[in-house]
Amino acid sequence: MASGTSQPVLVPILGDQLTRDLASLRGRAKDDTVILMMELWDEATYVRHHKQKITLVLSAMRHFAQELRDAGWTVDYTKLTDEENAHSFTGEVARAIERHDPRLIRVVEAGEWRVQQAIEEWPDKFDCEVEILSDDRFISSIAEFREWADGRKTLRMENFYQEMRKKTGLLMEDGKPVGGKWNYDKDNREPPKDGMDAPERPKPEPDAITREVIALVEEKFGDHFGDLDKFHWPVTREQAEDAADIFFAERLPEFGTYQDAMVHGEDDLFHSMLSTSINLGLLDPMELCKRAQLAYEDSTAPLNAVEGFIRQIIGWREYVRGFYRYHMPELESANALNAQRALPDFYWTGETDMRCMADCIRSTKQNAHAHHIQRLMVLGNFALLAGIRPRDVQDWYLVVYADAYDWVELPNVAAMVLYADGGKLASKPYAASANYINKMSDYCKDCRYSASKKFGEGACPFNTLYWHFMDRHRDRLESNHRIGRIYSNWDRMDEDKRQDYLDSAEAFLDTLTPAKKGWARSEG
Ligand code: FAD
Ligand code: DLZ
Repeated sequence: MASGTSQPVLVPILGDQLTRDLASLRGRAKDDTVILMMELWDEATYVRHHKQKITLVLSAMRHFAQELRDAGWTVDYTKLTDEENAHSFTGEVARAIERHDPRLIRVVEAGEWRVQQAIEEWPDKFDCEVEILSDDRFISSIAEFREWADGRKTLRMENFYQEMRKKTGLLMEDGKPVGGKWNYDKDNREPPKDGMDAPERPKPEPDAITREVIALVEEKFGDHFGDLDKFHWPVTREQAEDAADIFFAERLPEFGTYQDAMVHGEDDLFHSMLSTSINLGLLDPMELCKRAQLAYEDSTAPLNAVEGFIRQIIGWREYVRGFYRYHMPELESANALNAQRALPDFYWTGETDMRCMADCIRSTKQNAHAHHIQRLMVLGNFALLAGIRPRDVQDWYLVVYADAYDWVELPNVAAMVLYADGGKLASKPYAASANYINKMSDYCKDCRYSASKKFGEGACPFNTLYWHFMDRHRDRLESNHRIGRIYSNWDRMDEDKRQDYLDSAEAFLDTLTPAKKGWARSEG
């Protein structure tokens, strides 16, 4: 109990709100506040998260509770293993109300829709006053996004991004974009050079708190997907800042140029690897963008890298969060392309002869991470072309990545990868044949399949599935001006050739073994 008052303010802090600058703490008197942090079975098990993700969140929560206590705050912390654990946020807050008799609950809105729905019931459920604050770690509030989106025919990231540049002033000069262009995406598509590798990022070794959590996770969630022996994610602000320092010093300059490149066995390349820390609250997105801008002003990084990095954060990250809240709950069940095939088993085992898929799944299993273009143009592209059920794909992505939360995973998967929203986010499906993967990676050169072979034995499945996808969605896609001309190429092929493509694709799809139930969600 906080000293100095009989009825304190109760401040619940969720597992991805780990910053002392959180809106609910700002301006609060320490002796009038009880902070509540809750390790919860429901959060650890609503999907069967990668073991590294559970370790990351619980370890970061425990470190943050320690940081708060060291700074003089009163923290009421329930552990997963406490005998009495109410399992859910609402249940645990109810128990905390009995312990502390607060006059007010002050909470920052949740990122995930399902948790936010639960929080919005608190004012009716509990006797004390409840204040739900906007999460101002995001640059655009939910209300601002709604205002921007309402009445627009299309919600394109590019338009939103320009608004964010104007709002933040990042890379702006006299109201105009620095360098004269808003977007340097065209300079961010270099294929990898032969033998390219990138400087190592810092890999903090687990301390006593993390080791205790690792043991807990092995004991309670040992059968979840993923390896735990290489756990190196930052779990404190200090570690996250070290990771950011090294990124800005060593990898940002090449980040833009090789943003879309893929190299077998090179898991990080020039990516920042900061998403887990940003999403948890260990790093502030706006501060990172300001540091990137400084790197451009100091001439330590070129404009295509700095603009590219800033676009990912104030553009894509902010946009998908707004898009998610704008389109929930429909987004969760959207299936505009009526994809009905079960997720293939190899997404969990990694056992496939497609070298690109196998490498991306290996990295996912080992690191709870794959970089953007691997998620989009390899793992996602395959799911799109093969017509995998959105629900299966969404669950897979939510389980396997250490940075995955519904608010960021779902729009990326349902809308960007699977076109399940029917084109609200993307102007066309991100569908590509082996040609793209061959150009942007070294995956194809030692693959059992041939990227240049179009169909028949040994042809890369991405080639045959590509045309299978285009053919089966012709009615919907032909009128799309960004994709329609592809059908003239298809129509120019003679009928036998078209049939060969389709037969090869069918034959490949017949070989896929559906994933066993229970990988992503517990049965029963
Ligand atoms: P960098 O390449 O260094 O990019 C810098 C930062 O930009 C990232 O840390 C991230 O905060 C932000 N960012 C970049 N792209 C996106 C994007 N499309 N949406 C939101 N933020 C973005 N990101 C998540 O944080 N959680 C997810 O669950 C997630 N799921 C994804 C699923 C799919 C199918 C796809 C295509 C992308 C997904 N992303 C997700 C976005 C992106 O892949 C990751 O943010 C990125 O790979 C994280 O690695 P990094 O920190 O090295 O990123
Ligand atoms: C992901 C996660 C996990 C595994 N465990 C917890 C937990 O025990 N307690 C907690 O507060 N948060 C956890 N989280 C993160 C939550 O899922 C996250 O805070 C919500 O998704 C926010 O919407």
